[in-house]
Amino acid sequence: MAQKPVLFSGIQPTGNLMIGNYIGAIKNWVNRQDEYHCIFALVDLHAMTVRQNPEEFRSRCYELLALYIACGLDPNKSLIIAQSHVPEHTELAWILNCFTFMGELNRMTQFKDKSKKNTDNINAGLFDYPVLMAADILLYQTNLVPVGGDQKQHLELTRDLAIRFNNLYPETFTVPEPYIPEKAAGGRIMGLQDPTVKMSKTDTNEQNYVALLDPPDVILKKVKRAVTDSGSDIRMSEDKPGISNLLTLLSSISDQPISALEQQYQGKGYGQFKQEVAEAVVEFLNPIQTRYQDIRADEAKLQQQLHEAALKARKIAQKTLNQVYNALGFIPR
Ligand code: AQP
Repeated sequence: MAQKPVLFSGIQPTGNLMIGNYIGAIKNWVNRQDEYHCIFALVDLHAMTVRQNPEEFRSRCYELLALYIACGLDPNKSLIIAQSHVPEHTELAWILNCFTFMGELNRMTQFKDKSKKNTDNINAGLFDYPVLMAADILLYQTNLVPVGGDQKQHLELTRDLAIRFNNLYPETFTVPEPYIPEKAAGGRIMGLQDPTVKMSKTDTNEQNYVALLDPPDVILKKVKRAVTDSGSDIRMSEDKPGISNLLTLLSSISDQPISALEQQYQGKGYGQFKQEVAEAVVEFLNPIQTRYQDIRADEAKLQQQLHEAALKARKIAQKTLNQVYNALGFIPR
């Protein structure tokens, strides 16, 4: 029987998981669970690049895990793991570090952006983040990585590292393909208050994003206050970043093409449009929020699921790591 291709992706347990993370990433994970052998990680080690309050951090990890499942990731079909439960991630990261050039990491725009945001803690982990991400992906001989547009550069580095290693030690790694939706299809959802920057779950201005767990009244307020553009037409256009962003959002959650929405809202005002987008978001998130409450209430079950998934993931990870160590000439363990 032909083996299914492998899909890997992950999210950091930082901030409040928001609608951009769902549309740019999770949505494209959920619908591939039958077609692919999927591994979804809670990339908790990545979160250490910024100081975390331990109690809040643990709670956020459970929250993200429960949200993964509430959004439709199925622990019976896919491996849902905590990155820290599979130590092979950091082992492979060390080896890949020794194949990565400083100049490559210096070019990473996320490092530059995050360094500006964390001027008092520009640590080596922040710099090295893309190498750990490459290890996450290559460890499972991943074929497909569905992520948002902000991860494109990291994915390119991952591919370069796999190719570089394979050139020296043939056929060690599968070279992964990214799956990044076009911007108009949700690959880059923009901030509600500033539609020129990406929506981000750690934004200090909570008005800029809709969290998956925001209560309905908060969602209604946030979307109704979203910054719009001059003029009054509701159409996709470079000079209308606010309206274009809301159209993208509505199209992604309702699965209606943008052109149909433009037609539907012809001659209607921004006020009515924003009200209807807000209501659609509330309606869309309602079942996710209901499922979430039940799932989050049972921490013991969540922990057990993580434990079982880690055992299975480690088997795959160890196989790759052994191959790498063997190629490099280490004494077998
Ligand atoms: N605005 C976005 N539009 C579409 N996709 C997005 N993603 C992130 N923002 C958007 C995708 O979501 C996945 C998780 O990304 P992350 O863990 O890096 O989260 P983040 O929201 O990008 O987080 P921040 O605010 O930069 O803070 P940190 O990094 O501290 O959590 C990825 O697939 C990403 O592409």
